[in-house]
Amino acid sequence: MPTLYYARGACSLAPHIVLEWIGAPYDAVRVDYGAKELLAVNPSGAVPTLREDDGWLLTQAGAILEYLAAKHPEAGLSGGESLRDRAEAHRWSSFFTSDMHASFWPIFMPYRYTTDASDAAKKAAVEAGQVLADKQFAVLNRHMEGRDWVLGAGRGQRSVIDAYAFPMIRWGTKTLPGGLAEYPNVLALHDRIAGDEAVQRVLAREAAK
Ligand SMILES: N[C@@H](CCC(=O)N[C@@H](CS)C(=O)NCC(=O)O)C(=O)O
Repeated sequence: MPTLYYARGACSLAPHIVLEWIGAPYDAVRVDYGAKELLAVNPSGAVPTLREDDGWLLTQAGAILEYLAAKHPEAGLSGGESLRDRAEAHRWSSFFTSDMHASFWPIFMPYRYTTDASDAAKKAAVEAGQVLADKQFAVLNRHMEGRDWVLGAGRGQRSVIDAYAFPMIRWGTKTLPGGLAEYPNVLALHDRIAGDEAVQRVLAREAAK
């Protein structure tokens, strides 16, 4: 049975949701950043990390999501198997890893983005991150016009990439000065995912003491 190491509300929420969607047995272990338990499985000290029973460890959210979708084809979460389906899945996985997620780092950890310890410098780093995150939500909002899900033809089909979008949309509503009011298609995606019972179960587990 796989074990997911996660932190409350972090990007690890994505594979946590996917494991619940798949419905096969798994363990979810909450960890604190910097904790020995986390460093033992991921020397970067980051979540998510997935551990299989034989001790094999997989890090990087995008890789974990792709692995879970391929391991459980019966769950239908890959976004499709054609050459272009796979290319689109990689495209959006890279978008969330490299463009969207990265824009939040200065918002959450501004001290990593300046050697100036003043509050003003940290505020400037946060604001730069907010501008970048806004740009990414505008890209996502345009893509979601006339679609229900990030991947797939027509109105699309639910996939691991929707789960990947979810924690970042939640961060956007909480940390951007205008929230996501300017991005109605993104908010609709949020509500579509949040309305799912499996997602509610995961949110309740992550919020529990
Ligand atoms: N590239 C990694 C980044 C993972 C990452 O930065 N996760 C955050 C939580 S959303 C984290 O663990 N931060 C702790 C830290 O950077 O010290 C991935 O996509 O999995």
